[in-house]
Amino acid sequence: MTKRVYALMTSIICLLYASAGLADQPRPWETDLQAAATPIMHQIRWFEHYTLWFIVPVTLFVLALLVIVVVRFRASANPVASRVSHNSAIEIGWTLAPIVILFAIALPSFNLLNNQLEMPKADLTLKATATQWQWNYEYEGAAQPVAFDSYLLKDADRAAAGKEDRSAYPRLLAVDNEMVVPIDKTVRLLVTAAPTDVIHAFAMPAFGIKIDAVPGRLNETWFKAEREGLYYGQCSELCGKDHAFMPIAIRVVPEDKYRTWLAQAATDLPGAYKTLIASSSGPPGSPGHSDARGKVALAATMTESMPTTGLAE
Ligand SMILES: [Cu+2]
Repeated sequence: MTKRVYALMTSIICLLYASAGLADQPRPWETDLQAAATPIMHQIRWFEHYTLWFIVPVTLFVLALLVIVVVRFRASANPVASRVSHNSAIEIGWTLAPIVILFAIALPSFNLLNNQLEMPKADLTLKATATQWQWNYEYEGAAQPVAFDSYLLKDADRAAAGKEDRSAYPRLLAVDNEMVVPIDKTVRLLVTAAPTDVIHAFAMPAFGIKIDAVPGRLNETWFKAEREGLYYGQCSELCGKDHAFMPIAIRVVPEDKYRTWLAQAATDLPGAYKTLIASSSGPPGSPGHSDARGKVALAATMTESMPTTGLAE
């Protein structure tokens, strides 16, 4: 019985997972997590499935006990109630079993937490600064300062930006300037909010990242993207009236294209995106016919009075 129910659940999960394909963005009627694109997200997915092996049997076991009590010990079938009030074996059992289960869940959970917090040696460092209501991305250690704002892509701007394909650039998730990172590189991500702003949160489901952006405080996390493509996330801390309109988009590209983009982005951001998209071989979510708009701002003016990180690449 337990096995059949679990098999059914697994097959439903597999079906939903398969239909999502290389989904790097939310889909209508999606009930599962997005497909993993970083080692941490793979671990999160593993841990999720692992905990199901406890949750499903425990839930079914409790349900079975309830059904037995309701049917066998109902007043009409069992008019004289048992007066037994104590059973040492059962009491020891129901104390020890949860302890064992909690340990079995806690140990891999601490392991996952440790892997999230213990940063491997970073290949590059990025700073994301949240403001009401956009993100600013700053590339630390670049030969020339590269920093720019990333705003929600408005429908009216789609044509000019060459982002009319709504499957690749979904409404309310697409942005004018994506964060661009190289594939298979460890990215150290510093997250904060502008000094006079409110708390935001940088969240990227496919990467397994969600971290608060707090004014005056520098939080850090990391990711190592395994697949090329466009990934979408959103600000995940209620931050004000336009909270729903400050999406996060990350474009994962091969390292050589990243380097070309970075070099050009310092002086000509729209041109850098144009070159990048034109050279893309067309993995899901990055059509090769696109253009991008944006504006370059010097790191100094964009992150005025932010704490300096002093980090080198
Ligand atoms: Cu926000």
